Amino acid sequence: MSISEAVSSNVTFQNNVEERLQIQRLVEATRIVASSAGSDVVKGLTQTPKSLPPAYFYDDRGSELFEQICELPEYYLTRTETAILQQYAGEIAKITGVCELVELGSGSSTKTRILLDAYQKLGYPLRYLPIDVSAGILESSARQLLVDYPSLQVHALAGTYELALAQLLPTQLPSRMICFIGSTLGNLKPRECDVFFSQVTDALQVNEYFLLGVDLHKPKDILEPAYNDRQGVTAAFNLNMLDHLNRRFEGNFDTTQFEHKAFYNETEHQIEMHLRSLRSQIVQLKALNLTVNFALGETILTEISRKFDLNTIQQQLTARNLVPIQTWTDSNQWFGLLLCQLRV
Ligand code: AVJ
Repeated sequence: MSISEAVSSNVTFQNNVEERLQIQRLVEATRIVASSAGSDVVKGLTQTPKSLPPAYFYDDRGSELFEQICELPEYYLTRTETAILQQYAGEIAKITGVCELVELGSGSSTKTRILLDAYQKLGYPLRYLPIDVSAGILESSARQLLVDYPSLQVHALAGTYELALAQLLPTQLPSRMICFIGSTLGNLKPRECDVFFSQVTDALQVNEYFLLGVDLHKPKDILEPAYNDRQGVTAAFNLNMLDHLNRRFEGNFDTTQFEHKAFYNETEHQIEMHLRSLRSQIVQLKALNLTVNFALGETILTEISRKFDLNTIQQQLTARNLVPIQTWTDSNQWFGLLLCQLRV
C-alpha cells in the first residue's frame, strides 16, 4: 500500500467510526431530571441514618477507581464473572441468535467484549447500546470498541438505568438482550429490585433476553477483604463520592475528616459501605441549599452490595416473568450468570 493510500484509508476509517457512533445524553436532554438533580442527595443527607445513592460513585474519577478495584487481588468478582463469560459466551450467542446488546452500567465494557467476540464469531451483526452515568468512560470506551470491531454500531446512552430503559427505541435486530452483569443488582434493596425488574420487562418483547450476573453467598473472610483492600483503592473510591458531590453541587466536604468502613451484614447477606465522620462537623452543599450536621462517628451509608442465593433469585426472576433458561457458575459457586427470557 502506498503512503497516500494508507492515509486515505485511515481517513475513511476515522469517518466510519463517527458514522457508527451515536451518543445521547439523557441527563441533559431531559428537563424534569435536570430540575430534580440532587434531590436524592438532599433526601439521603437529611434522613437518619444518612445515606447516599451509589450511582454518585461513578463520576469519571470514580469510574477509573472502579476499574482499579476490578484488578485488585482481593476483588474476586470481576475475575470470576469474566471466566464464566469466557466459557459460556458462545453458548449464549447460540441461544439468543442475532440480537442487540443493551448494557446497564457498561463502564469500560471490558467484559462485554467477550460477548461481542462470540456474536462476531457466528458472523452476526453487532449492535451495542451501552448505558452509563459517567459520560467520560462511555464515550472513550465506545470509541475504542468501534476501532476494534469494524462492523459494530454503537448507540450510547448517558444517564440512569431508569431513564435509559424507558427511552429505548424498538430494536433494529431480530432480538434484544439487556445485560446487567457485575452484580450491580446487589446495590438495589429488595423493593427497588422489583421496580427494576418491571422496567426491564417493559423494555423487552416476549421471548427477548435478560442476562444477569450476581455475586453469591460466601464466607465473610472472603467477602470483607474484597471491600477492604490492602492498597486502599476501595477507600479512595468510597471517599471520592464526597469529592464528586463537592464538584457537582458546590460542596465543602473535607475528605480527610471521613473514613471508609465496609463490613458484611450476615443477617441481611450484604456488604455495607459507610463513610464515618471523624469529628463533629458541618458541611454545606451550596447548589442544593443544604447544610448538614455530622456528629462524631456518624455514618453515611453509601452502598449495599447484596449477595444472592441462586435458587432464590431464580424463583424471583420467574415470578417476574423473566424465566432463567440457563444458569452458569464457577467451580467455587462464588458467582452466578443467569440467561433469562421474557415469557408471558
Ligand atoms: C459494581 C456494585 C458490583 O458491589 O462489588 C466495588 C461496587 N463497591 N467495591 C460491588 C463496589 C466497592 C460493586 N458493584
